[in-house]
Amino acid sequence: MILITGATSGIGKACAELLASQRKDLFLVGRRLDRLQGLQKDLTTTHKIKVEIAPLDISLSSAVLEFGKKFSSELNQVEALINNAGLAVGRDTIQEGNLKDWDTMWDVNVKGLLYMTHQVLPYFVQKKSGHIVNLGSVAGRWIYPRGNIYCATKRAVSALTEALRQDLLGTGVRVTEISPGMVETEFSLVRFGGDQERAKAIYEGMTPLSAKDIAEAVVWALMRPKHVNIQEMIIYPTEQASTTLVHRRTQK
Ligand code: NDP
Ligand code: 8X3
Repeated sequence: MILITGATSGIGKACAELLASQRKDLFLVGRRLDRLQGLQKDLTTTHKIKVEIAPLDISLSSAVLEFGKKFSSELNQVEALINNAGLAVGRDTIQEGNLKDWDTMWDVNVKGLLYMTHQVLPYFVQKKSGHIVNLGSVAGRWIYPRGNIYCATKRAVSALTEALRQDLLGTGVRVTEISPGMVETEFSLVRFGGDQERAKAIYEGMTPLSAKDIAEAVVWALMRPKHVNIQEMIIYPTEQASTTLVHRRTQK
């Protein structure tokens, strides 16, 4: 069984769909229960697999602890955790930044990822196998103007991925970071508070990555033999050369 956070949208949902098509049982979490239920229905009907769901805000340590207790027998069956849930809120300078937005990004992208990891690791270590896949970002490697806090959280994801590999050395547990560039999902819509025009403009005149492109990389890393650990994959759209250089066909 594979546990995916943020399975209600974008990359997490695409991972769920791809893994389901390969007949993998799934455990899907996210905050939007209606979407989890819809996905559970679709995937079980189409692929005849087992799909557990749990509405969960991963940023709340007490909720994650409760989740861990309630689903201990399911967590014992988890062979991989895809730490995908994450978000950017706003695109302001630090001097203009909003403290609540900063807290949200740290709480979900870093603390939530740690809380979830902490729930599955005892089972992984005991079984001497398991795989943690963290969704980092090129934003964690190459900081861009007004990316500040989001970039810092993704750099923290990168540091924690490395820390996990060191602490887990010898346990048989694998740890991978997938670092995409621009992927068209609900990411920009969330970042700009639901402003459709502003979100659409991010991908104007260029072909971004799709959620499925990233899901394919995640699943490829998961399916390597047990002695192979893919440490990091950096994936850009062909029309993006860096976090600040994008070729737009509409530009003269
Ligand atoms: P989406 O906005 O489409 O999906 C984000 C997912 O995270 C949703 O399923 C959402 O579910 C979940 N989520 C957000 N907050 C919480 C929370 N507190 N508790 C549980 N789940 C939560 O974006 P993407 O698919 O693009 O993003 C997935 C990951 O990929 C993120 O970590 C993002 O930083 C990373 N990434 C994205 C890139 C892009 O360009 N799109 C590029 C590089 C990395 P719900 O709202 O139901 O809780
Ligand atoms: C998301 C990609 O470039 O918007 O991590 O930060 S970017």
